[in-house]
Amino acid sequence: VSCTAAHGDDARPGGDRPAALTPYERLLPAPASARPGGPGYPFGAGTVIRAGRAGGAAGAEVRRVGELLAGQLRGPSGLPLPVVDGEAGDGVRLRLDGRAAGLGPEGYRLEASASGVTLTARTPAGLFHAGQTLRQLLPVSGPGTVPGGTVTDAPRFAYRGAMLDVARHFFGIDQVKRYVDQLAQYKVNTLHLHLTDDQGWRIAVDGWPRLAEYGGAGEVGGGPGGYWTKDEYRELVAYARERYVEVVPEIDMPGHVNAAQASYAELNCDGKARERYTGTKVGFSSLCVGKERTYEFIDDVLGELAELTPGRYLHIGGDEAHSTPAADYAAFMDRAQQVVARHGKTVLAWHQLATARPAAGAVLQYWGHDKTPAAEKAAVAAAARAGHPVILSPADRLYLDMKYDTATKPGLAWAGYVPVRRAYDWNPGAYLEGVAESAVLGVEAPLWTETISARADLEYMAFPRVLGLAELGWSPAGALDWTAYRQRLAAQAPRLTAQGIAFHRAPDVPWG
Ligand code: TNX
Repeated sequence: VSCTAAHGDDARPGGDRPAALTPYERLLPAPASARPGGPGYPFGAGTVIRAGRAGGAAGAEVRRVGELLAGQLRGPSGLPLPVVDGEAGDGVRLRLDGRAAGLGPEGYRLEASASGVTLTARTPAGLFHAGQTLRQLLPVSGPGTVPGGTVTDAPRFAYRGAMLDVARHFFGIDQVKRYVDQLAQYKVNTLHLHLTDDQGWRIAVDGWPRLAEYGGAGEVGGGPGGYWTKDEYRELVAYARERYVEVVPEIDMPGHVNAAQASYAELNCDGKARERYTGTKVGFSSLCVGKERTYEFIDDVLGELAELTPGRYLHIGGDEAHSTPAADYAAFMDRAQQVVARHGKTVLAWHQLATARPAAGAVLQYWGHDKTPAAEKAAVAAAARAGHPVILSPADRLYLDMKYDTATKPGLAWAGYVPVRRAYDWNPGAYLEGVAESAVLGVEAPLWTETISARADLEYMAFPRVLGLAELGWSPAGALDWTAYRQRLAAQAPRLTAQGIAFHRAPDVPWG
């Protein structure tokens, strides 16, 4: 594959201005290959979306992808864009092609010519991603012409995630759905939900109702908190799924459990309920490793969550268990991993699991940084060599709660400041010594919310850095280039603005 989109832009006179980029050069994440050429297709009053000719369930899903795309294009273009069956005729054509094997499970081809735009993929997910590319080839507002050309595209990494901590501060599902839409348009395909922590328990559990009702009624700073009913959670998961975003729910254990220990006295070794906690310290709580009731508890909780979650993973945390002795930690994590397996899911955990006994197939999420001790990194590398896939979330690169610089009001700085360039300018395939690219499942940008409660702050911290995450996860290594990226990022500004996202106008980006 060649990449005409991402190379050589810096040599062009005036190349620092986003307006100098052509639509194919502006695509973000940069596609594996983009070749402009030939006449384009003008969107007009007569433009229709043709949902292909696949029958049965696949056909229905393609139709749904077509409807979703039409919905996304109608607002900006002001056109009616009806969705019709079949693929013969002018317009936007969605075509499922099982033989397009080279495109993989998420790849696609987009071909624009005078008669229309054809989107081809092996899967509906690929068609969805193709549609997101098409959105970027049209003007931010008003009808326009999709320039002639071909994009052939597929992701570098299978896992491209964002995490939201709804435990430190509570967010309603409407806010999270909005984040899903914002992420999915840049081909992020995983939403990790940090559902529980010392300050709050955010998901209803039938067998243990006080977790949400009592343990959810609070948050950092003393606000009211809240929790999601099972129906709300199901609705959110379905919403994400329709956009090909897989939800990974996290129940953090054996530490970060004060909200549970405040809700049920029996979860404490001393049998006494804890006070609810509204501060921001970490590492002070632990489940009672020696008590059988603890394992009934995690079996009930993870069982109900597994049943609610169509995705492959259950995240069991495992970080900062500073109040759990090492031997207890390892014993606890052994059992917790067995519970996940028994409920038919794959274990995902923070990389501290590497210091215990990760079960076969367990995935580790690395959240270290430049100053993480070499021995800790080596344990992760050893686990990777033993076959454990690794998700990279370096705190000093991808933590969206780190301040951009000294002037940033929300956020923390324990891992240092993370300007836009630092978040983007590194190679996940060669980041951790001893972890080969083949062991890297992907990348994820966590957003911890000790200091974040308002939607505006959430979006200010995530944008524009999360677009860098999207490109690191999707684009081929050869397309990663800060000089070209900062221009493409600047070109996204009008789209973000049109979507009401109050992004940080970082000084290292030529916003124009
Ligand atoms: C570390 S990252 C944590 C969280 C905090 C975060 C703040 C991780 C697995 N644990 O408990 O919220 O830092 O940046």
